[in-house]
Amino acid sequence: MTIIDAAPTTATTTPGPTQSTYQTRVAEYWNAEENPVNLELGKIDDLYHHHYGVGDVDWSVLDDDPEPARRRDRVTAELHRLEQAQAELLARHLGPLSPTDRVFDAGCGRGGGSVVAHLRYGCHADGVTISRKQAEFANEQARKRDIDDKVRYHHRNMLDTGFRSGAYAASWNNESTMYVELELLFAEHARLLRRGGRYVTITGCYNDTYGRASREVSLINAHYICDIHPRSEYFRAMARNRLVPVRVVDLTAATVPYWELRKQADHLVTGIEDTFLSAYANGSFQYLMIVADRV
Ligand code: SAH
Ligand code: GPP
Ligand code: MG
Repeated sequence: MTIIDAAPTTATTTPGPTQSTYQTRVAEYWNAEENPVNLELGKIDDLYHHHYGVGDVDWSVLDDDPEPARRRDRVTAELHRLEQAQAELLARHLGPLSPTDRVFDAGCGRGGGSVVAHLRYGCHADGVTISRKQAEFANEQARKRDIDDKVRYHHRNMLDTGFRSGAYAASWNNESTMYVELELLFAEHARLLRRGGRYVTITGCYNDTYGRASREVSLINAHYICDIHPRSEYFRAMARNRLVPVRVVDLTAATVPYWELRKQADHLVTGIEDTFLSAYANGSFQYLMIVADRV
């Protein structure tokens, strides 16, 4: 395919002939997705996330309230606070970065993560999603914030972005690695990152010590149309692609309270909450952050 500049003026193009039938199904899922657990949280401050939360819950949000709507709003805001904390945890590990630096957000969803990185560092950001709807939504958000000169979203395949080699100081996958083959993914990050650049992922992986994928992991795969990788596969594929881990954090204990609260949010549940809690409790699944240097 044609290699285009790292900062294309048109934010949206098609992913090209490299898109598989599977990727078309994934795109259809995200084009149709309108879960209140994502839209109601995002509306609060126009930071739209498609990832889970970390940190301690303020359980007082569940206290009785004479006005049920007010209690619902408190729960919504608390879940959003925890998802925002997750985005900021990831963004902290991308730096230090300067306003002239460029970052790559692989599998960017409705765009919240790139906005968080831009607000923190003033850097340029290119987000890529296989969903045309998401790219359009995210670009509209950037326009409304008046940051569309620096933050751009592209309807592309993250395995084959067409962006310029070595143009990026940092890149990440926030809960988007389970949609792709890790060898191909890390080869693309290694190509895009400059030497000494930083790569971060927060992801759900299955635990090799459990054995193979558990029933719960398989249910999560079916729910989102994804394919959760074993923990070991991350390190194997990174080592083969010039990505050297500098920090690995098991975030499982930090994310369980988010799921406990979400399970009690009757106005937001999607039905997958108990499956996540069981997967974490039986040790078959882990929520992990890996920080790596591109050497
Ligand atoms: N990182 C975002 C969104 C995570 S949801 C956040 O933290 O909010 C998973 C995302 O991966 C979706 O936006 C989906 O469109 C994207 N995705 C899945 N496969 C992809 C591919 N091959 N190329 C680009 N994006 C992909
Ligand atoms: C988060 O998106 C979920 C994924 C990107 C897929 C699976 C992730 C794992 C860690 C296994 P979301 O915010 O759209 O999900 P939900 O609608 O359930 O909040
Ligand atoms: Mg969500």
